[in-house]
Amino acid sequence: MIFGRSERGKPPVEPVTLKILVAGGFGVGKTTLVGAVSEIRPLRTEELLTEAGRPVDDTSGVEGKRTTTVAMDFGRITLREDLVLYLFGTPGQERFWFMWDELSEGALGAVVLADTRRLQDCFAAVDYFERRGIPFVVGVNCFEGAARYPAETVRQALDLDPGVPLLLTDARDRESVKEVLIGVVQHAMAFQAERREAVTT
Ligand SMILES: Nc1nc2c(ncn2[C@@H]2O[C@H](COP(=O)(O)OP(=O)(O)OP(=O)(O)O)[C@@H](O)[C@H]2O)c(=O)[nH]1
Ligand SMILES: [Mg+2]
Repeated sequence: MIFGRSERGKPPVEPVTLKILVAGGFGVGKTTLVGAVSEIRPLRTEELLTEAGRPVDDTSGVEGKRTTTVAMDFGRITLREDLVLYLFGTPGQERFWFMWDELSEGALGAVVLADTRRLQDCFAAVDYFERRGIPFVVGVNCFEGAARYPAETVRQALDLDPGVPLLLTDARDRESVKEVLIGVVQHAMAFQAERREAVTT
């Protein structure tokens, strides 16, 4: 017997799909984060780090890193039956930043990943989203061996607006990353509702 939609009583739900960017400096764990939560095999555009790139590709803290993203990462996660996120990981190295404008087209919001050992590397991403009015949350990727700072200290160092959520995470851990993604969706929704209100009043 075929169980069609009439037998089940409920028509299938057409999910809302949202585009979220995962940005931040070189080697903060963007590709790792997309890979940790994606329910499809993530699309990656990794190239080997080379000897020639050594002077510009600073791998301090991530010495095991052998490859780097040259275009983007792409993954998908179903947060709820009716809510699907498409994740676009950006390349971290400055020489590939021309990709960001294209990738941010139509994005609801962004996660800026930060590594407390190289916090300055994510300043540019924070500026980028602030300047374009794209709502973002900061995810502090807690690498082992990196000093743990209270959220408030990191906030001050990044000079974040009080409204920008800051969450501690582990880019390798699915549940932890999911929390960050839920955080960005909630923040972006609230941000847009506020903006609509400002326009209508
Ligand atoms: N210990 C630890 N290692 C991590 C974590 N996240 C990522 N890594 C490692 O750090 C390195 C960098 O991770 P990637 O995911 O390639 O970083 P990325 O931000 O995509 O790097 P680019 O695309 O080159 O800018 C890899 O060797 C990961 O295995 C983490 O939370 N803890
Ligand atoms: Mg990457």
